Amino acid sequence: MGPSFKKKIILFYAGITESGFNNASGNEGSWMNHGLCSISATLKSAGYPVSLIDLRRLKGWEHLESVLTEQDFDIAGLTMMSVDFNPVNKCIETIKRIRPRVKVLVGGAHASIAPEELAANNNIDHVFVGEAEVSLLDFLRKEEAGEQNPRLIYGEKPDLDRLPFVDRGLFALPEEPFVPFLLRPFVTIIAGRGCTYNCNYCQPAERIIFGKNVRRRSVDNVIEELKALRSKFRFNSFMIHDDCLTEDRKWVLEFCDKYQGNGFRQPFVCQSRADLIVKNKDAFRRLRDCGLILCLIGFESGSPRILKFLKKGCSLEQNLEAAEICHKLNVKIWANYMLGVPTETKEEQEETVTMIKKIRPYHCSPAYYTPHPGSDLFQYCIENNLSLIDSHDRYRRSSYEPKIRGIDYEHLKKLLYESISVAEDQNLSLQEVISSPAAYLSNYPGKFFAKFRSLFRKPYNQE
Ligand code: B12
Repeated sequence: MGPSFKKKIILFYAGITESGFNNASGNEGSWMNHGLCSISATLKSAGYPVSLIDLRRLKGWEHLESVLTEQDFDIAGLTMMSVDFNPVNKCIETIKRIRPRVKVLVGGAHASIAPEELAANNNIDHVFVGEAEVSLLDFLRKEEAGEQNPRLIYGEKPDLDRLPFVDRGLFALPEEPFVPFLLRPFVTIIAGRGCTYNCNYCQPAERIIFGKNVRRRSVDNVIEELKALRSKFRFNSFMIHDDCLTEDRKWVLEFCDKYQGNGFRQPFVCQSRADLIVKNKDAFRRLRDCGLILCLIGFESGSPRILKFLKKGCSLEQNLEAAEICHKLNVKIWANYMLGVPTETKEEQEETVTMIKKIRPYHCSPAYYTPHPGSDLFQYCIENNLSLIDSHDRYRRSSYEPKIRGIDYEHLKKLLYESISVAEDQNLSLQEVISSPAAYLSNYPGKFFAKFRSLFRKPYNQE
């Protein structure tokens, strides 16, 4: 069957709970969605015509209606994290109203974690659980042959090295760096899928989406993609999104050799864990030598009991030692941590502030603990009637409203402000201008205008 008989597919990005419409700034407004870009690459390499409607680039729901009126297509594919539930559903309702014959497919984290919740919506024709590169092609073949597809479709794990590189043309605008010392052009990549750790504020979500083990692309495959990105975008910095890139020491060392061996000098950002930084100091140093400039670390708590309660697998001592290692190596620290964990006492909350003061991060990224669907701790909160979250829109760790019954949020607010006041980026802008004027000039105006614009932007549900 020639490409002309292939179904016409439009992918939709409707993750606008935070960014709202009409926003191309920061990570929420500008970063591409790798899941959709991977699906797009797979579909295009099988000859399907694919395009994207990114709600962040539209003016509002009426604008979506007029865009849909102009388009002719057979299949709509939407991705959904738990927090995206409402805008994605509103997008689906709009699609079905204007294009009733279009088949609506939904995938992503929330679709994998809560498929029944989505299947209850009659506007959704098929729910994809897990990775979908393989299952989506099977689905389309069956559709074209006039065969029935089940409502819930369970994915297969693809061989990551055999997938085409993600389709970066899908999201038209460039990705924006999120700290002023990362130079544009900035890109994001993913070197592997899954997470072997068992933190109860996240798992089993990642196991449900990606399976028990981490699958990492070969170093050669990642380097090939970086070479393609170098010739296409001449990128000057990048971020590796993997949940825990540094877990496989051998992989990291091979990556460093080949990164430098292929003439790359661009600084980059990754995420890691305190225990791994301490255990694999040598590999971490090699990453620094190659360009690691900022590391996102989930320190989570300064209380040994809470760290155990969270099944984090890192000790307070490791948190502090990892921070020291970063300081010695001059790798900036982006500290993720949470306050208001169920069962946490005020003393334990204060221990977290004390830890953050000792860590002296470049940036503090605190959260009021937010129960996330798909995690064991979410289940615990439901069973113990602790969750105050009454809408999917509030599954955001970055929104500062009460999340857990019985927590004194007035007290937490004080602790939160006390903790972030030690962050370098709260105190350092002049030094930053002096040490890195080009980066500052290229990034600061963007940040400034984004902040300014956000004061006037309506949230999506008020459009
Ligand atoms: C990069 C990332 C981000 C970026 C997102 C950039 C963007 N524009 O999408 C940023 C930093 C902005 C971000 C923010 C948040 N994130 Co985030 N993020 C990730 C991360 C690390 C990688 C995502 C990714 O690309 N994965 C790789 C791709 C290939 O996998 P995938 O997206 O799941 O796609 C596959 C399948 O799901 C499926 N699929 C996906 N979409 C579709 C669509 C169709 C039609 C089909 C058929 C199939 C399909 O096929 C894909 C290919 O196999 C994941 C963790 C992880 N490892 O996945 C967390 C993760 C998705 N994020 C999470 C969370 C909680 C958040 C926040 C809510 C955090 C917060 N601030 O409170 C926000 C919400 C943002 C929003 N939508 O408003 C959770 C989601 C849990 C949940 N229950 O929904 C995750 C799983 C992390 C975790 N383990 O807790 N995030």
